[in-house]
Amino acid sequence: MTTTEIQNPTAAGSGSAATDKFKNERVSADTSPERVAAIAKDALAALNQVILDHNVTYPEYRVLKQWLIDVGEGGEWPLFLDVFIEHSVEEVLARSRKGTKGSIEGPYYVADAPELPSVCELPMRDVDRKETALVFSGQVTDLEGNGLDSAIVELWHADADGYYSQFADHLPKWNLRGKIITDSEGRYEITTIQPAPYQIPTDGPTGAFIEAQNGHPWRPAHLHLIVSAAGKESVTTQLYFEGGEWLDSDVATATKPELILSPTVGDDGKNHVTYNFTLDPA
Ligand code: MBD
Ligand code: FE
Repeated sequence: MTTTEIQNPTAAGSGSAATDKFKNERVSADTSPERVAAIAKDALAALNQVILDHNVTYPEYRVLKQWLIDVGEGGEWPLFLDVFIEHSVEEVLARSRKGTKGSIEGPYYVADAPELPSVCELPMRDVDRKETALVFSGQVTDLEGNGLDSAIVELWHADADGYYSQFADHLPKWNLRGKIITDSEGRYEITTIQPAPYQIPTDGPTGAFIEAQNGHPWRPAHLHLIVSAAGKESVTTQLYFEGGEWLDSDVATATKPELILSPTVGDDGKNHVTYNFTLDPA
């Protein structure tokens, strides 16, 4: 399926759309054969040990084989890997950082969103505007607290129904996505809407994997961000909401206590919250 075909927030829509997007990126890693051998050896040893420890049977082995085929054919590898594996890769990256805590990117980032000024509203439909508004303001600084001129806050999130633009056919291309350029002191004030909890598509192989162990497919409501500035390490992160459902049982294991917002209702009836980002030197 290509990104011009019909997509919807089912597994067949959003899952395979994420695969199409990923396939358009060129990826490479500077990994020596020795390092590949060491990682591959440990990965296979770990999996083989699980089979021995749990007395895995031939029927179970065949079901695994079928399921792996289904994940690929259903285009759900980006979804599955980002939900169940990416958090450990992020944990490794976090070891070398002092600034704002990171979190996983997930499968629904799209580069080159429209640039917006430091005080702005994310692109949204009239129906989105009926949701509770969220005024998100703050400052991007270095580790010493100096504001960073023209820092970039890329923000994307799901709408109130849990759909991401470009992964659900009914939404305008850049709905609830923007690349905000801060002022000379690194400040921004972005108006958007409160996102809702997000349900992993239940109708595909990732949903089957969760269902087969009586798990739940939910992520707490979240904002996705990539914050960057000249000469600084960019940080990919997510922000959550105090008291929100699924905060303590995120299926993607991607929450951190430092990443929880506590908005307050203003006289204007909108939710207001300030969150500042600090970036490590590049
Ligand atoms: C999401 O919205 C998300 O953030 C992740 C990590 C996985 C699936 C959907
Ligand atoms: Fe998300």
